[in-house]
Amino acid sequence: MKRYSMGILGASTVALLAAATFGAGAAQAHDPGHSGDKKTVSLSADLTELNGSGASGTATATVRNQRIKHIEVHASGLTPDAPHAQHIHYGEQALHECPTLALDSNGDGRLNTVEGVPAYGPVVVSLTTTGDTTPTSFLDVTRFPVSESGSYHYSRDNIRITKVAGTGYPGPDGTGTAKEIAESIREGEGVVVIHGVDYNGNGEYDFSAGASELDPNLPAEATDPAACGVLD
Ligand SMILES: [Cu+2]
Repeated sequence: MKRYSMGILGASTVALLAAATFGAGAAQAHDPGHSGDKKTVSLSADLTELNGSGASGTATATVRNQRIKHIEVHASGLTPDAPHAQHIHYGEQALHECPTLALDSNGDGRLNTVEGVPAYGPVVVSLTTTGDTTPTSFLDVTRFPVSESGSYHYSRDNIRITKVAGTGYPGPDGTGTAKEIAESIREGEGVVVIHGVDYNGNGEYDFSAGASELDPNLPAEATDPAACGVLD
């Protein structure tokens, strides 16, 4: 059986993958932060399982202007000792909800990441452990939490929300500005999604459930959503 080592996925591959999948630009444009909106909000999400993963958890975030001042994700019941990509998803045209199997458009009984987009939208923030937090890093599994015995406790400060293409706004490339996306997240429309489901329970991500719709070189087990919660 073909095995996939999460450690060998190169950053350049991931960047290309992200651009191809979500049309996400690097989105590092500086925002002076004088939007006139100094609102600080505290948000939380109850994370519940998708795809029968058995995972659950909580997320909390404090967001001020275009910056996530602090965010925590506490999750358990995940595939043990495996990396778990995690993001804030948001789309202006999305339902701002967690998906159900009603969105299983190919009828294979699994909800893959793309099938969930009408519910939660594309990636707008990659909740990485270090470095870049834009959608560009959305599958850079070397910088996502690894579940010890199925659990992890993640926290990070001062994540800048950026403009993101493909978020369903009118105008070129459907780009939402940092201000627009941050306002929507503050209004409770962001969705936290944790990925990675060991369907066959053999302790690693393999191709038993086929290849990922995001990249045929990745197993679906590595990218399918495992837990989800609306950050409101
Ligand atoms: Cu995600």
